[in-house]
Amino acid sequence: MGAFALGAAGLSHTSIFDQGTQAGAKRDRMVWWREARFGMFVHWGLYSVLAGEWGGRTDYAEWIRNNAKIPVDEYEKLLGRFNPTQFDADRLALLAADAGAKYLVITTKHHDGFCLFDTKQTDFSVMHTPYKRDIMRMVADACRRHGVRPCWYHSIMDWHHPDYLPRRDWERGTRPVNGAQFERYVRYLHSQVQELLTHYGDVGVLWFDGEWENTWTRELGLALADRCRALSPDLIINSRVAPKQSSGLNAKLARAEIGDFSTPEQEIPDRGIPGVDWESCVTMNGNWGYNRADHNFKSVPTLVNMLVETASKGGNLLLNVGPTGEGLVPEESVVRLKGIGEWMRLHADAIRGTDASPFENAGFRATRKDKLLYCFVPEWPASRELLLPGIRALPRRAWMMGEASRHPLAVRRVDAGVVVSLPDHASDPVCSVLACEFEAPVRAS
Ligand code: FHN
Repeated sequence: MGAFALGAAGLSHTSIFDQGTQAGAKRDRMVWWREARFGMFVHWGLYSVLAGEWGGRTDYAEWIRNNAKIPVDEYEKLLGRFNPTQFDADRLALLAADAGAKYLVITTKHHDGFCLFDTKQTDFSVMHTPYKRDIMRMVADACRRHGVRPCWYHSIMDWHHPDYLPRRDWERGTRPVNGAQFERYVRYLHSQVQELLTHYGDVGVLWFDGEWENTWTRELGLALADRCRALSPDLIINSRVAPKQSSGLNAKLARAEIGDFSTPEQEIPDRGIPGVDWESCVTMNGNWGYNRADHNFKSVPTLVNMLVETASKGGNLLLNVGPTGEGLVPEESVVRLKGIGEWMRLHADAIRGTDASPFENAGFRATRKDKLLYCFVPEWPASRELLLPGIRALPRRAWMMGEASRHPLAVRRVDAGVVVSLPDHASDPVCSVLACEFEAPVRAS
């Protein structure tokens, strides 16, 4: 497969990513995203009908067509089984909103090529199932009703479209490439992105994925990003719109040279990713798509502390749910989202719109917002004290978040910094948060 000539595909690429325009415009469009710090990921599609099961195995999920080597015509039969009559877009948006998530990223098309929206580009869509309803329309409207930004996940890689290359290794014999034109697939991809950005009102983020195969080039990524920017100037685009963008780090950790934020997956980088916006996407159990057998869910304290860790390092957390074939979010996920929401209702100020911790090695996580410093204390110290290392000025006030009285805590200066005397008992069973207000923005030396 030679290098793809944009001109040949009727796509001209004149990047609008010049430094001056980019820097100013990016700062403006990232404001709500940096403020949010927390989003909900939704992996849902035909694969959900199979619940991770095929041929006697139960350890599949959204990659089931590839990993179980299901022939495309066999997989297409799932169209007749997709009828999620229990799906309730308002309930999904409310799950996100009540958990404290400010944006929701849902799969419009995953690698299997099935489209959950009313696309005119293919019949391999929800409109050709018994359900026949435009899920993106329902989700966009519900998100806006509940104060959550609708955002789209869209896979560049497509195991269904005849023009997408490369084929899966195991199906080269049954799905020959003759006649396939990758340029025609790129036009298909652009056409669907245009539908997704013009038919559903303002979309917060286009979260591309499946960018790693050798047919998708940096040039194609730039052209796609430019097309998105032209269609929706305030749209935020992730770094996976283009293939590996930087030497050394893998694509997900790459500095977001193209696109607006980097996308570490199932990990929170040790020291964050200094100098760029980034978002860690993580599953609650071991799978993105629904797997009936996977009950290995992280606890609420673990999930809350992942949210705290990303914010303390200056990043966002995108926490995933995988609805069932019937359109229901698994109860284990619902319970955990409610638990996160209970914590966020008392402590959201310590997460929303904050910057990374001012401390190198304080022994606890922290965030800051102008003159406020938030220190996270998941384990209550026997000393009933917390040293704020390197802090020189005494805080004007110190209190435990979640306490209506905001009982002022004693503070004193020591050589190593400032010591805050804590109450006898933790203020929160999941993660207590100490708030300190200073006379000036927080710096630690
Ligand atoms: O292959 C996909 C995977 O199925 C899932 O969608 C994750 C979510 O970030 N992205 C890809 C793996 O990096």
